[in-house]
Amino acid sequence: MPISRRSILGAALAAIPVVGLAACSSNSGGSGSSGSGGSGPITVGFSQVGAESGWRTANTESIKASLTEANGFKLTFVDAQQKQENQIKALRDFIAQGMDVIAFSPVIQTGWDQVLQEIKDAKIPLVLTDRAVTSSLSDPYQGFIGSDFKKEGTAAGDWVKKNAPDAKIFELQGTMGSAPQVDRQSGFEAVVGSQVIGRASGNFTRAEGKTAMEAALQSYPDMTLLFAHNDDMGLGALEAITAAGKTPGTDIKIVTVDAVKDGLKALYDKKFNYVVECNPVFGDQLADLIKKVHAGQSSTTQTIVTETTFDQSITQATIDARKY
Ligand code: GYE
Repeated sequence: MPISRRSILGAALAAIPVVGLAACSSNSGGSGSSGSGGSGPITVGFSQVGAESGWRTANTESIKASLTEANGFKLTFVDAQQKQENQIKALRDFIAQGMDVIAFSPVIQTGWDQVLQEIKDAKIPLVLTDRAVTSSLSDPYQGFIGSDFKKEGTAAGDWVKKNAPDAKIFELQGTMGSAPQVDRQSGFEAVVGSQVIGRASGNFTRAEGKTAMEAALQSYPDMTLLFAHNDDMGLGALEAITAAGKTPGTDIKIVTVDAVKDGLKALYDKKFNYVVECNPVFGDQLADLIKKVHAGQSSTTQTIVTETTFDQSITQATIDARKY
């Protein structure tokens, strides 16, 4: 059985009050062909998941703002439109172009071993961002930056347990097989799993969240609480709930993850009840990690972000301070 690196790290860090980490195994790669050892910019190929959510847009902006020429990088950024085959193609292009470092946020956890082996064979250091992979390779990548999604799911479950102990829960899942879907679901399930009456995926988008919720309102008319794996799906669902003549926030309570500005506004308006933060702004930490792996250094576990939670006591000032 392949081993989930995220699960191992998640377990190891469970007792530490931070959720971000950058983990690194021994650097097997060294530098790629172009630019290594010279004083030119570090060439980086980055394959992003897509542009499916407010979180993703903020993440892309953060990465592009940090991996600039002024900071010593030459970035080639490719959007995979939430398709694994597009990512695999982009990764192969990066190998062919002889990038110094490759980075990507894998849309789903499985199915990467072949292309990861090709990156290893090319001796190009690899950094994963945001989402982890399940791999049977030894040292499949040299660095990782991302959040503890299981902890986010647990935080959502803890709020429900305390504030809506009798809730009949419907769960809107993110992209099936993605690390945040798998881990948020399992963290939540461990706390209030017996109360979940139905699940469907909204693929992390507002439009698919709305469609899935329209169907769920028909199939599960007795639901009293929605757990959505991100704000965007929660916002789409909110439209479906209102259209069905129910009041979001009271008839159907809503708990989400991300804490983008639109989600926090819905919380302030008492349409959402609880939001668990997932921080997309890690471009600067990624720049540091890329420099390290490019230099052949192995990186140890480090904190990258502190995440929090929000309830309806949120203030306008907090929303105004949110940049994304
Ligand atoms: O929560 C969601 C996005 O992988 C953490 O992906 C990310 C998730 C985020 O589509 O909004």
